[in-house]
Amino acid sequence: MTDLVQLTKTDGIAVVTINNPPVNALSAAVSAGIAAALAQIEKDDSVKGVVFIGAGRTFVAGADIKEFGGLTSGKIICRESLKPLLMRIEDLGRPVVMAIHGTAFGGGLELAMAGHYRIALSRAQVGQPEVKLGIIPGAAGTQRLPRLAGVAKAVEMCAEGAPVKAEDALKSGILDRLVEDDLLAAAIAFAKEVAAKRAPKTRERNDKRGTPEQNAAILAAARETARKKQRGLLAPLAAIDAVEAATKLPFEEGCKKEEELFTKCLFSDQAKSLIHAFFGEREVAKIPDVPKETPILPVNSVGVVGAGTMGGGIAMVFANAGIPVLLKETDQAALDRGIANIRKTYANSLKRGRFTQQFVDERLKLIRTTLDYEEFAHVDMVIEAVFENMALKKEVFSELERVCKPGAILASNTSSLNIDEIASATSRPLSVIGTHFFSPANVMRLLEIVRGAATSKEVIATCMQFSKKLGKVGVLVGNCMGFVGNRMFGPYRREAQFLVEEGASIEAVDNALYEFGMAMGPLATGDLAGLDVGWRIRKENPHLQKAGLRRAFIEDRLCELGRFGQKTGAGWYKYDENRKPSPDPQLAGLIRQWTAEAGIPQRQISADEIVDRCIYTLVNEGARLLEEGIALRSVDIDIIYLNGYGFPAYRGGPMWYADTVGLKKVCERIREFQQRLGNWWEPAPLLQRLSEQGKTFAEFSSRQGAAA
Ligand code: 3H9
Repeated sequence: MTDLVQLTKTDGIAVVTINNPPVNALSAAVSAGIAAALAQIEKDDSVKGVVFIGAGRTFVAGADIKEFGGLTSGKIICRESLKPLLMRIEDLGRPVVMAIHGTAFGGGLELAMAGHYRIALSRAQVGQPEVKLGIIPGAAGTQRLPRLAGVAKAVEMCAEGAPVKAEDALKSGILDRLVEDDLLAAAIAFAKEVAAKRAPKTRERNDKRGTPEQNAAILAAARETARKKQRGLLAPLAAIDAVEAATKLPFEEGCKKEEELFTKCLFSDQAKSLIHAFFGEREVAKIPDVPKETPILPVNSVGVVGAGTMGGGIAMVFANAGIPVLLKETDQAALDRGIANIRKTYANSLKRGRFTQQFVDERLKLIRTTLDYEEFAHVDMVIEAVFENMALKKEVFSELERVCKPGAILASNTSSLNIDEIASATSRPLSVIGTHFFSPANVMRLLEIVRGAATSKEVIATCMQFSKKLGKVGVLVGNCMGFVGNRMFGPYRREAQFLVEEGASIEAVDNALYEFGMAMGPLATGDLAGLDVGWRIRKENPHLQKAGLRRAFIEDRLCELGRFGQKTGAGWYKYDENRKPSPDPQLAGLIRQWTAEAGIPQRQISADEIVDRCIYTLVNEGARLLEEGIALRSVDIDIIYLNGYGFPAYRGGPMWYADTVGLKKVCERIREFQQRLGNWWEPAPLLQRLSEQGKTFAEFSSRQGAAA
């Protein structure tokens, strides 16, 4: 027996406790511990039943994902397969009750299904989330789940990877019993109750495997959904193939098919990228100079200045997390408009079944309104979400300075402006921070947290911590124009414009990046966000334009024509009343006229060039941000792009993608662009250095981390 797995016995019931904090991952050592416990139980005739339970906060949350890297890199030559171990549990000859609390995910649910009965706390969840890591269940999950829950439920769970609440799992037959408390006692009682019964083996059940006709329809629909909703991902289709095998083949043969598909997925670049994203999301929460023990400030009430799209969205984010919000505007009409928009958004969520009426009513009650700054005197935090204008923001902050209590966090939702200059309007820069939410704030997961020169560690730690509570991924960035996300997005979108200026059609540019996997093309994204925002910033800050470098001009012309994007019914595309885009042939003609006047030679541009120019310009700017320390690590940039800019998760983010292409190759291509197109393509010094040294951004970041 190891420390990771303990075996005890009460009243003829053996209790196997898995104790591998923090989430009881099923590592090779845990498997060995289970095997040792089984060996003892197998030779002990006094054991009449067995209970498996997890110590700490959860049952088993899956196989140990950290071991996958060792497997694919060849560092771990062989890992004992879990399947025979699970067969041993199923064949134990005594009923095995799996006692589930927290999450039984992936290998955890596979372990649970090898037991003969499953009892769970009503707050527990089960799931096969492997597809989110680019793999499929690999310990017979695709074979046992359809036998236990039916083909439709199994396909849904294995291909989509969403967690299933205990109550739903009970209805679909995955769980046998729910309890509110005292799980271990209930599981032991359950084991005694069934001790004399013949233990039902999941792998021998056939009653839910469906008919060929039913299954064909279920599988075809699932494949269609996967192609649409998980565009470009290989694992969901592989998971469906594996479940299909369960409907057609005997258990052992189905397992072989699953193994073949699992291995193919595990060794794919997609899995490596998605696993990078999984650990990256957790890594960004760790700030080298802000230790875990840093005191957290209470945030029990929040004020929001500005009830526009962003302010209203932010108010909903806090209300959804149960935190009361005070929403301020300058006049009643603006406040009424803001509240009407919030109500409309909640009504839509209600219609789509995302929230219940009770939830919406409770959230709306949490949002109060005011026209008066004085009411902010008692809130713990204020988020300013007014128009992107420095003078206006400073005005707001001087009011906050006047009314807010000492220690209140003063945050700005600015998407690009200097946070230190904003802080200079107060005498408490320690309390000032940027919290850059992405639009729509109640939907987008990214929260860029901008550290000013004086921002206190307590304020940073508090914002990082509540980002998780708000259901966001908080990424800490340094202060510069546009921070990380928008500073990279500027050159990316500018390059897309240059491509159009040089002869590519608007649709060709957007399609090439959509096919690469971006959620939307760069020009369509501009239309969605509003072209006027950048136009106004460019007009207000002509000094930011570097002398002698080429300047994109089409978006300025579009704005001069009043084509601000979706909100005005036209931008790069035309939009109908439902905001459905269509190409505008008139605009295509205008663009050719403008480029002829500007003397820009026109040519055919391949999809490869479009992708390389747009993506490598992201990478090049990312390298600068990394070297300047604005981004802490390359993975921080990746997480920002995956969660805020629609970068395909299966490519791991722009910096990871560049590492996988090879920095030497990326740098050579950038040099080629520099020679052919101009000096805005000068490779970033860090990129040049790493490419010469044969290193990656990830290696550079881990060296930096070690030095810190
Ligand atoms: C699988 O099972 C394949 C099988 O079919 C069998 C194949 C043969 N492994 O998320 P948190 C770490 S694939 C290793 O912050 P929460 C995590 O990195 C797996 N480590 O906590 C973090 O470390 P750190 C299928 C893991 O309470 C710490 O635990 N299962 C694993 O917000 C805390 O994590 C999944 O995909 C793991 N499996 O959420 C489930 N899981 O503190 C993945 C977590 O150093 N896990 N860690 O940063 C989750 O979804 C969430 O972690 C969970 C807890 C909901 C469980």
